[in-house]
Amino acid sequence: MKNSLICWLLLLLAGPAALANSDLTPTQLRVEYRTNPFTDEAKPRLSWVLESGRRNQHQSAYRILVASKPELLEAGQADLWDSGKIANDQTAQVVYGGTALTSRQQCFWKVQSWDKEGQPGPWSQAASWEMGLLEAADWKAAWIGKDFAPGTAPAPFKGKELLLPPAPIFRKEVSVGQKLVKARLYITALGLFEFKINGQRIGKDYLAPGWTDYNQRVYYQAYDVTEHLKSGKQVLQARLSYGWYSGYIGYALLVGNPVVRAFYGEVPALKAQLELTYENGQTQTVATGSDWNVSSGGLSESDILHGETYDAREEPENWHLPGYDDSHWEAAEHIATAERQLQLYPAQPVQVTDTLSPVSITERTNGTFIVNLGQNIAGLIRLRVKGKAGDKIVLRFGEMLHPDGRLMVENLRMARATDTYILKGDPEGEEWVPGFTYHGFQYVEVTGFPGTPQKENFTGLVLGSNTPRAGHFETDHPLVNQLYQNIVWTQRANFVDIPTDCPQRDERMGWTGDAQIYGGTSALNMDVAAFFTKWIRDLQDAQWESGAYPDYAPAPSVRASDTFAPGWMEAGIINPYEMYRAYGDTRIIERSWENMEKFMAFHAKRSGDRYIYPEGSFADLSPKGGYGDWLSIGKKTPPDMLATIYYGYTAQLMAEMAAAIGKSTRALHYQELAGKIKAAFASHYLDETSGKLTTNPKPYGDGSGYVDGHQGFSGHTQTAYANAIYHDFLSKSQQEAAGKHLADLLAANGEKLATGFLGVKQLLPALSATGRSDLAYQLLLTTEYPSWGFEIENGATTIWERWDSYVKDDPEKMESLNAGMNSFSHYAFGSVYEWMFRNMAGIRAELPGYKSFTIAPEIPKKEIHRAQASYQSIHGEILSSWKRSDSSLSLEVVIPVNTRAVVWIPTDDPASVLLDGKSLHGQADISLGNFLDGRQAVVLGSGRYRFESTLHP
Ligand code: RAM
Repeated sequence: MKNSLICWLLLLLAGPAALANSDLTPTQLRVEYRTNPFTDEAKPRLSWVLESGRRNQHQSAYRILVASKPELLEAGQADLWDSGKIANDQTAQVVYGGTALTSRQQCFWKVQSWDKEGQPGPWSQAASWEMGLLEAADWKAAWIGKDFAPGTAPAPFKGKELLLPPAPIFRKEVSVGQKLVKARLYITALGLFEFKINGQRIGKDYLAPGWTDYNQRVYYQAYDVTEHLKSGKQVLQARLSYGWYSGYIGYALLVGNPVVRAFYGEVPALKAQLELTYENGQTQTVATGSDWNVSSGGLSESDILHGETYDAREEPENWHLPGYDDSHWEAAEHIATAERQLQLYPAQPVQVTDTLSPVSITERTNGTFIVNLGQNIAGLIRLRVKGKAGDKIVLRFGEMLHPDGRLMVENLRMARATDTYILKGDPEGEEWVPGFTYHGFQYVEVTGFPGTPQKENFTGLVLGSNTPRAGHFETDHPLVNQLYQNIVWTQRANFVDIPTDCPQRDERMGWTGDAQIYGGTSALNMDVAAFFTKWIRDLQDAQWESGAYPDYAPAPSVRASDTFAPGWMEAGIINPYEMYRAYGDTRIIERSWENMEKFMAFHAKRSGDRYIYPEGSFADLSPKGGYGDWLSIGKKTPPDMLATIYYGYTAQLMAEMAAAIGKSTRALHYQELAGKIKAAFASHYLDETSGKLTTNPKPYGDGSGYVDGHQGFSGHTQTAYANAIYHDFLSKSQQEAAGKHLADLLAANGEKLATGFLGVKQLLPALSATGRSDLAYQLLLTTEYPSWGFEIENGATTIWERWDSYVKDDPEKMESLNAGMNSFSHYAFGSVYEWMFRNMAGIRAELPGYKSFTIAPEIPKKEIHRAQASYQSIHGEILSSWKRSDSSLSLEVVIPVNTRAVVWIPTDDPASVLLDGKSLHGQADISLGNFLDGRQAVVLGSGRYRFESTLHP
């Protein structure tokens, strides 16, 4: 009785808003793109996804409550923020507007939405976030480490062997009192860390705290460790490794850079702070300092590129137990290091996202075994083994086998990619997972295994940034399905803290060209919002004084000539733009704005304000012209023509982004600039009469110094037309002519593509845009070289760097390729998924964040009868699913609440189109659009809709 009275009173107090008259329900509450995260954003952005069983639903208002305690939130007492009823339809990027948040503040929140009729729905479930350490003064912890070879910078080689120094372990006992209610660990490293409490690993993260320009900033992780602590003596344990901070990086060894390791510092260091709060409000802080003890502890070699050697006999026994005598350990050293910004890691960390069991184990004649995971991945092997103390197991990793069954390691170049485990001889068996390395591999060569290895001795751990899956794609065509799987696997293998070019060889760097080409595609597969928030920062930190963005970021000086290159440096504009388009993120524009303006000023200066880069404009770079249409086939597209297109394209994007953040004068400026560049492009590179793209090859001489310059240069290439069409450089009639030239070029090339990194993404969309969807399908489905199908026919489970990375029957060619540059996991050519999603499934955002979009599938005449793409947008799930028979088509679409879509239903006869089995006319949920080019348009609000239409082949 009393309870119900209170409930009734509460309802009354909260007002009519609390009564749910609508089923409109906010779900998937997120803060800064993550669920219940730690954040150090002073004003974090909140988002939710609306659900409703009714069609055509949207939000007319919302109200957010944020409280400092769950009980307060439940009672409707928003002591931090009550947004009040806000009359708009925003459900994402809602900026927290309450009381200023301080370090460690816990925030519990919920949201309620009103539907289009102004009726309130139920409150969401509660969600939370917690602030990190916002002030430098919050940090009490010192940087501690151990210099095992003081005063000497270790030479990279010990004889023929690469030298990898041992990694230290740290230990500290603490007394925890009674009635602990909250415990947080804030931890980072210059290098990489792993932390345990009483032998239990904290968090699931690998390669933390990630790669940044450590001279400017280093991220820390925050963990809730309340459950890991009991009262009494507790043992804190840490292990450090060299990582990107002081380990080997990139291809420095390969290119003979004088510096090959320790780019940021020689000695790795740990900074950790455990903060305990007791029931009575008392707090206790345990911080790293010289009262921590240090030793070497089994990990005698440790490096990201080269692998690890672990001697289990050397691991101190029972060091995880209180009372272990560590008096023979040394005191940890304070590591003197310059100040840098400490910030909370802003993205999903690298974690094990999947496990794989071997599909086979084959014995080789030399006593080694080959374990095959059946899938090329980035990750590690978890080893389970029983044997004698001193037994030594060596694991070498490779992506492919030679035709004679040998592990192919030539393409790893200088990366040793070898893990060695020496058993301690535990009769119960032992298990080992390396902590601070990863490999790109499908095959593992095992040497020294005691007895005959079985499948259960090995588990493949798939490592990567744990970006949530956002998309799925499936057809009735096995090749297309395999291609899609290969694209996703390649993304998973290369989104490892930064977008790397490859996961296997001595490179693994955040190459900007690759990232700008693939950035948009990546967002269709995974939620990469937080991932790119981090990397775009890295990119800005790496921007050159001149304003140019670098070839890769983070950007240690791996090679003096790695400066900037057209088509690579534009990542600084394109990647923020892709974030804006995919998630409606305007903060990333605001935070990139100054850097982006500086870059555009660099372009203006570099082009001498002539709006054009004539041939030879980048002859001062190495390689000359930059990388151009990297790995294309046949005649080269002039890099300067591509540079001009990229200049104009980025000016266009700047105009759009300026408008998005209310900078209308700059928007106008960039709009005009884009127009001038396009005009200058046409007058320099376009032959008005024939509509052909042309170039003057003279300035390129014999091509030496240019990438594949010996092939000669031509403006009349697939890449040139694909770019001009895709980037909207041509008038309507010029575009038509360009489309014809593109189709002719394909015909002259036996209907085969010839594009490299800067042409591949644009090729199929350009064909579709000029009415040749049939040719786009043909390119997608062919299995002849060069094509995606050719890779699959030759056994690919990931996307290759080169169109011919592996040719089954051409071992000689393989020898020559592998020794130089060859990767079986390179995502650039996977950017074809953009066409599969936007054209085959037909889903295309109109407004940023898919607030409104179109669904206009291009149905092929034959070969594919069914295709389905789904995408978890920031507003909820979008689906396009079509199925055709000889004379009909069915199309099912899902439109998220609070969004609108124009759906174009392919049909021969608009009168034949049915929705839910009934004629379109007079249906309440839709408004009818035009019938155009064999497609009937309907405008839809949210909901699931199933259309049928007649369609003859
Ligand atoms: C290669 C990288 C990358 C590419 C550059 C130009 O070594 O793998 O993919 O962008 O060179």
